[in-house]
Amino acid sequence: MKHISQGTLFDKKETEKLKRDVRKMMTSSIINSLVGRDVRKVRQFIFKIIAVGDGTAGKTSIIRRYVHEEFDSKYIKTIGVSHALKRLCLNDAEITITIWDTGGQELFDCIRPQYYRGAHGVLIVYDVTSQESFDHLDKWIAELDFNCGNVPKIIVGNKIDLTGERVIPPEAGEKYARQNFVSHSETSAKTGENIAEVMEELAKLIISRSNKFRAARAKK
Ligand code: G3D
Ligand code: MG
Repeated sequence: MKHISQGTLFDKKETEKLKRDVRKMMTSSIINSLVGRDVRKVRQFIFKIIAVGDGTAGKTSIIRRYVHEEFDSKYIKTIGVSHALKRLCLNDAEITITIWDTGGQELFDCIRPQYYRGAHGVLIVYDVTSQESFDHLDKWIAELDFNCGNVPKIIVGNKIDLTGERVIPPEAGEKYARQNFVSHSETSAKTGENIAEVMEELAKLIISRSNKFRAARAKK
């Protein structure tokens, strides 16, 4: 258990565990990638992805659905950040995604900046049945720009399985995202609809950003 007064979201033990997990996963992923493949063409990436948005928009559920392929409506909220790892293969790239969950700490303005630190990609989640969560997107984007600069991001309208309760139509989400030059998708953590697709799209955005960055650096 981490204490907010310590001023850090990631205690030493958790950071060490993450490093061990990533090393283990990278080792097995390297071995797997060598089988029948030209190793010179395999590129390895490690991304940190975070999810922001109003409490109860479904951030934890999206992460759990993606990583564990499960949805638990009785999930007990914990105080503290937890991380999860997932491996993804995209063309010539092997990606280890570390996904960080706030464990409900999105409520505490003062500690969120530490959660943002080092993020390569962000899911900005709202709930399609909640006008308020949609109205707060401005605030989340502003905070994100301040803490992470122009990081790859996707606006995600979650809970589309609740068709009768929907108050934000897909077109409104699309329009808002277009106006803010951000991609937009809709998901259901409950049914799993579109979850893997959104994560893959975000990974592609991050890789494309990193390719552009490398090309620009090579030109200098
Ligand atoms: P948060 O991490 O953004 O705070 P949670 O949100 O993932 O904790 O989800 C908040 C509540 O919404 C949970 O309900 C969860 O089961 C529900 N939820 C999340 N995603 C979906 C979805 O796609 N569809 C539906 N129908 N419900 C969803 P409880 O009742 O446990 O608080
Ligand atoms: Mg949560």
